[in-house]
Amino acid sequence: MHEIYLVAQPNAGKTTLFNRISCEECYVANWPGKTVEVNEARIVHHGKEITLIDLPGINSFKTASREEEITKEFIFGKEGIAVIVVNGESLFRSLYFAVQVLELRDAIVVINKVDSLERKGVHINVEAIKSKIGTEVILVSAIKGIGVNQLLDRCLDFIEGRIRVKRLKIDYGSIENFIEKVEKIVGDRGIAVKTLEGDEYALSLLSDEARNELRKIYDEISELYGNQEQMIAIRRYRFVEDLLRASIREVKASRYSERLDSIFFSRAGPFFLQL
Ligand SMILES: Nc1nc2c(ncn2[C@@H]2O[C@H](COP(=O)(O)OP(=O)(O)O)[C@@H](O)[C@H]2O)c(=O)[nH]1
Ligand SMILES: [Mg+2]
Repeated sequence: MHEIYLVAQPNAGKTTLFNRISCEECYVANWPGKTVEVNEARIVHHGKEITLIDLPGINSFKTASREEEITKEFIFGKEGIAVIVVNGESLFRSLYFAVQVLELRDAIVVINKVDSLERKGVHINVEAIKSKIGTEVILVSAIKGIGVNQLLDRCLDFIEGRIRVKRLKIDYGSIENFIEKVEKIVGDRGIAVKTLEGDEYALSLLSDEARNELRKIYDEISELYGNQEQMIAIRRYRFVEDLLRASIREVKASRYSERLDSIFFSRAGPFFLQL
């Protein structure tokens, strides 16, 4: 049995997508070892049985309600297939979250609410996004059912090894050599970046000895550059900005700047630390 997990910030349209795919076969399951319930559904696509899991929405890596903790642990793990649902109505904030997931694990990306983007005259160049983030990107309207079959096809391709994804590697500039050092200690670049951001879950995965070694590296960085968490956020912020600039095009000419502003700064505001 293959498992597909939907991962997203609240309001991305994850549950709408889940319901669209799963029709009647849904049930509520208990997450192993936790008293948290998640929606699951058993589906069959091209003769393959798949369990679809609607993980609790997670606002950011910093928030950690009991429900969000499950989603976070899943992201750090390697099991199953992750489908990240990006909110097309909040592209910047949503992609900022998505790239953090892609730094940690392989996943397929869905950009949802394309019906709404189309209405606004916004065109997304899927190939440009794909080549920058190194994985499959599918445009979907969960409400209208657009792209859903294609998503399931790509999931099967993934399950059966027909597509290969590349782990996302953002260039963190002057602290790259420190990231490499931490990677040698923790064994994974994504986790190395998260530990440098002070992520408590990432730190909890390490031995006391590894944590001590890390402390020395932190001290070195902060002596040289100050706050590494902020440095990472700025670089990641720029990566997403570049990603959007390379892949978003306005089809209609009217109210151009107003709409572009809403894509780049909607909800999150222009200040990266709110992300
Ligand atoms: N325009 C549009 N709205 C959508 C789409 N999918 C979901 N929504 C809306 O987005 C909001 C959040 O959807 P929901 O599925 O509850 O999101 P979740 O929090 O990620 O589970 C709801 O108002 C949905 O109607 C879509 O494909 N297009
Ligand atoms: Mg939901």
